[in-house]
Amino acid sequence: MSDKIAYSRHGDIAVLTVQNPPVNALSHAVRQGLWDGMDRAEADAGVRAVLIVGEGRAFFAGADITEFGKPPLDPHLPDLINRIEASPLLVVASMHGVSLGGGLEVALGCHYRIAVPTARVGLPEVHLGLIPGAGGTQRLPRLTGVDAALDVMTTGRQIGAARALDLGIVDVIRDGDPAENGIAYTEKLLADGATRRAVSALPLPDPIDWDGAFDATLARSRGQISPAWCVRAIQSAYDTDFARGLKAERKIFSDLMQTDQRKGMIHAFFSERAVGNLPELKGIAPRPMALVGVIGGGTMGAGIATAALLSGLRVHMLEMSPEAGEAARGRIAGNLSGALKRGKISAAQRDAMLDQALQVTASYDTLADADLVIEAVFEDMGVKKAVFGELDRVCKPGAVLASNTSYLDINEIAATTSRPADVLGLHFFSPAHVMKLLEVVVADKTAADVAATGFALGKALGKISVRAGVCDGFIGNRILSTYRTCADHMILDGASPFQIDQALEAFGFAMGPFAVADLAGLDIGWAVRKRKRAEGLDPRARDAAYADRLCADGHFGQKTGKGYYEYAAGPRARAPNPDVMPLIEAERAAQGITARGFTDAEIVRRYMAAMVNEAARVVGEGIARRPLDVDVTLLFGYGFPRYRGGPLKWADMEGLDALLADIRAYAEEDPYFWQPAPLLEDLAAQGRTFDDLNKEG
Ligand code: 3H9
Repeated sequence: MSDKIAYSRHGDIAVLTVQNPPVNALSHAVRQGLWDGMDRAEADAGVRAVLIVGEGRAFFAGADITEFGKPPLDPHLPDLINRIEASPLLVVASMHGVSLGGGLEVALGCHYRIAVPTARVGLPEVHLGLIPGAGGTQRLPRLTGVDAALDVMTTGRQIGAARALDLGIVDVIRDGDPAENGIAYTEKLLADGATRRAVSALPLPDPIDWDGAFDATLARSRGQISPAWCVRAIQSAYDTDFARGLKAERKIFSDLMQTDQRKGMIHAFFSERAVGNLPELKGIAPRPMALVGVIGGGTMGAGIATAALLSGLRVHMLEMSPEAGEAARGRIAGNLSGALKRGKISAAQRDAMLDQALQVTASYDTLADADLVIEAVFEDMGVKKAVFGELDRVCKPGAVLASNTSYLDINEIAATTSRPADVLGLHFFSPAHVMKLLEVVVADKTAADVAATGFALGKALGKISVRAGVCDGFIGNRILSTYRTCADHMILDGASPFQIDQALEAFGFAMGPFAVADLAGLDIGWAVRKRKRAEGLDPRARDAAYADRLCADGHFGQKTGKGYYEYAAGPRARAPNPDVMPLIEAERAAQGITARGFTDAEIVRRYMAAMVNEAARVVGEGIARRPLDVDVTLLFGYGFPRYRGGPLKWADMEGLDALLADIRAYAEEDPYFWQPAPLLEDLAAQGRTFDDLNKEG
């Protein structure tokens, strides 16, 4: 028997204990061990029941994702589950931690299920571009009805034990040790004369309007196909018998396994876990961070303070005046009320955060005890330098001093202090208590334990932290400003912002770039353009000033009700602003440009080519460590469609040769903007991919 499964006897019960840390993934060795364990129990004299229980953190986290894309090895999970269900012995699952994907499918193949109150279950295969492939689509609806099963499968969300009990997924909830609970429950079942109960033998619930559900799910999934295929897999149970339903499920699962969407999503899964894995930080202890100072209580500062409070940290918020301080407190209170409404905290917790953990102050001296201070003031180098001068004066030795700047040079900011080793960038994304991404910007003199503190803070705040080097815009905003420029060039040449947004939303972006600009505030881009013009634009660079006119007239996007779009009926009901096209046409006329048409495909291709080219520079220059750091940044901070894996995974799947050929063709029109990135040229010449660089570590 495999060493992943321990076999023991408790009276007439055989216990199969899964030992495959960290999360008991159903690897080949685990599947084989369970199979052998069932054989042994059935041959073991006196055994009347089998209990399956996981050791460590989970029952099972599902199929072993690292095996995907490799030839599948016997025994396959669906066969194992059928074998468990068909056993003449009574089989019980005792569930704790998570039972996900194939893990829940194993439990559904058992005859009875007991869980601890903290157990969570789910079928998250859609997040990997797949559907449940080991009977989940055939068994779950028989327990819960079709609507609830579809909700579990198409959202992939985890549900708690109490809800699982309501839905009939588990039979009993009991607190305590999962193995002891399971043995006691199985003993009781045997004593009560309970009989085997195969979920596959239960009658099918009422059918639904399958085509309607397929279409509605597809429309909700913004181009991702696997959720809609859950509908077809369940439907197949109605067309045929259980065995053929399983076959139909398997066929859909195997077809999806071959798709780029599956490859993209699995790349995203592992990349999001790999970003924090940096050799230079191994074994480096972070500095303390119990008391966090936040300077500036605008939207960003209040969001950062909210995130820290929600994670149990104490916060001293500095504002210029008592009135500004009160306004900041009001913003934080509003954010915390939102968390209360969503059930994330209780009213008592909110009150304790506001009354005890938060202190609002107008004096720098209150920051003397802070372990870590994050500056979130106006984006101006002079203002930032003044703030860091004050911090240098008041903060205790060893305090970590962070800037939340989104573009400015952290080396220059650090140089204004007497302790540049303590300075780093912590670039949050707005709203900071909601958005998952944190860029940890490591400057030339940042100490290793200060960088480690940035990552530790990100972890405490529940963020995905990506290491970035210093440059204008770091990883994300630098790439953004390039693809935005590409979009502006397409507008000058004949596309409309509305067509561009629509084409990119159809590609899968949560929002197109002009809708994003309206959300972020057009004043931000305006300030950047003014700064760059003041620094001096290269005479070969194309410039577009039409958006400045919108800003000069006071239209900053959603916050003023008008930008590229009008928002008279609220942020969700956007309508093109009729003033925009005349401004663009005037600009084209002034630059002597004759507008031409763009297809949606051409828009996507150019936009993506600009993104990939700049991303390749960012990796080539070491601003991002690996291509996967860029992918995660774009996925979590810029609405890049997860099912495409990130821009560099997308580029690998498109083919680097073809992309480079397009960039070279675009360069014939505009050789300054479309200079191919050296790294892209090298990879294409060597027939290598960005993902090859990820594997080098
Ligand atoms: C499936 O089941 C298909 C079936 O329907 C049909 C099959 C025929 N495999 O996230 P963490 C690793 S599809 C391999 O940091 P947490 C993970 O990479 C599967 N490895 O911890 C990490 O490694 P490292 C459906 C896995 O506590 C380590 O475990 N199941 C797997 O924050 C710790 O993970 C899913 O989609 C796996 N299945 O969260 C569940 N899972 O330390 C996916 C984790 O080297 N997993 N690892 O970086 C999760 O959602 C979370 O990992 C989990 C733990 C909630 C389990």
